[in-house]
Amino acid sequence: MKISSRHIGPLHEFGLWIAFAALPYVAFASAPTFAAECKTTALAGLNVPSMTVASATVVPAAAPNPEYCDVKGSVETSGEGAGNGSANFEIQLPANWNGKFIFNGVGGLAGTLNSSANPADQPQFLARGYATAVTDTGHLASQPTWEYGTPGTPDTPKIVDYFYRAVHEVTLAAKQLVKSYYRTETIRRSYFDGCSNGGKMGLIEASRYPTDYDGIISGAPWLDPVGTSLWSLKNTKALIDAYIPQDKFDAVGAAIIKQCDKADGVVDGLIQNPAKCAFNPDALVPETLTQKQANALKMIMNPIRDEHGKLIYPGSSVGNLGQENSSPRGPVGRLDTPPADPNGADPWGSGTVPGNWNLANGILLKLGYYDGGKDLNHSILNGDVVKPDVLDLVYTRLAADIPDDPSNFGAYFARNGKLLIYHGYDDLIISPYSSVWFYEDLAAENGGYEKLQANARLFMVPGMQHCVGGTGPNSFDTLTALENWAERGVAPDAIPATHSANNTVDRTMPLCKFPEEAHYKGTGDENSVSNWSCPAKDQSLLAVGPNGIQAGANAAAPARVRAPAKLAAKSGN
Ligand SMILES: [Ca+2]
Repeated sequence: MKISSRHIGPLHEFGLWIAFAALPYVAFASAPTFAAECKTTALAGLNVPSMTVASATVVPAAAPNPEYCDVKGSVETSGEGAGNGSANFEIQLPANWNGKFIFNGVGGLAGTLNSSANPADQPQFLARGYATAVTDTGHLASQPTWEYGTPGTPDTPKIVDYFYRAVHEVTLAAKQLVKSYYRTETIRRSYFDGCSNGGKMGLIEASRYPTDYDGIISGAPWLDPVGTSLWSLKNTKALIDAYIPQDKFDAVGAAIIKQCDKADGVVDGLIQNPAKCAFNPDALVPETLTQKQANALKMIMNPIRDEHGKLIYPGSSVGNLGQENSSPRGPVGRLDTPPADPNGADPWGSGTVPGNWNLANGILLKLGYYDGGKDLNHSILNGDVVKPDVLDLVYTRLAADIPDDPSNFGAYFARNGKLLIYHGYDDLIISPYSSVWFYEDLAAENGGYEKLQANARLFMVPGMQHCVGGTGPNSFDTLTALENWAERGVAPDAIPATHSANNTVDRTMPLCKFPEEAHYKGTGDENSVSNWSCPAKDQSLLAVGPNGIQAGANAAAPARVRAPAKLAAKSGN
């Protein structure tokens, strides 16, 4: 796993590491006597079932990290009705082992060993003495069509490994290696930390294998990859139909801030609850936008619906509309120029393809149809309505990749597993309202918000983009919050978050547990956490205005058709 850079989804971001360079070096007592030397043959000799050790390398201590043994290899995966597969892993065994284990999620469609754990957490893993692990989930991202052999014929072992099998089986093997290496029968705590696809991995672990982990940090979870892909395809198609250049997006963003910023009680450039906004793109016609461009923005706000008008996936938050094009992480990222052939099956010609077009291709075509050559531009959507035959096929084939069924977390909660979820309100890749839907349904399933908060807490982050970045306070330590919760019984009510520019913190603010909204106290520096609070039992984030209603942010369960309900209806249950 590279810990000097991170890859979340198809795009990279490097910035936040500098903030952690000053962490103090921790001196450790003399290293314990290990059962094995950090050598390939010695670790292979521990005979962990299904594991092949390819290399073992001693990495010298380098502040803040201790010396550790870096182990690479593979685990043979099997069962679950699919043929055998093989998943690569990297495991790090520090000299100062703290008795605990943490697994790194991986972003995008996986296929690498690059961690998508919260970047504020990652530098603490080895420094605090955690044994760590990561897996590529059984395929290489460099293989462009790992999902199938010939078009239409799935590579079932690789798909099952990607959906859920590899993480579980690498978890079991890695834990066994840790126990054998440190000559112990028990691991004191096991945690999972991942964002985006990595957030999804953590939730699938909790729902399918509730005894694997004691605590899970799930950032911007890819709760419904099918719905997300339909939504981002819709957004991208809206802008194919009515291209909006960057200067117009800048004007849209300014208009949104002007309309929405003050609704939370303080004009500070941040929108605490974008669902409460009442931004109407028509107000910018004709001075800034053509009517066609305004219609495209309204289409981006819309949820995905089925042919009966029921909601499949929520729409976009208005905060991000002004950034649609400027962020390289966005659904239409780098749509710098109008598409060469808007009506073609391949609108981009030889130009750069927007990131979320590629994600939609990967999910809907490669994992849905097992055929990346299908016409994504015309075969999936009519506006914001998904074609019924498509809906049926992709949800059936991807059901095992969708962890958003709130009824599947009971066993994890019953053994007192903790779930810490965060999601940026300016997420351009996964709708923030999808996490709101999920958490509301979890609360309904588990006795309401107060009761649910014993095991699961959601922290919505104003102005934060996908997993990192954005204008809001987007750097926060969820590892310490989870440790305090799982090990000391101190649940996180408010997590302090920072925003930095040019490597300098310029703003701090608490993130409140949903549905509480952070409130400015009315006096003092609004950029200081000390002048904000998370009022107990506040439910301000449940409030919606016209934009939240338009996006379906507040849609009650009967108005929605979600994957579990759809599949249950299909099977006659
Ligand atoms: Ca504000």
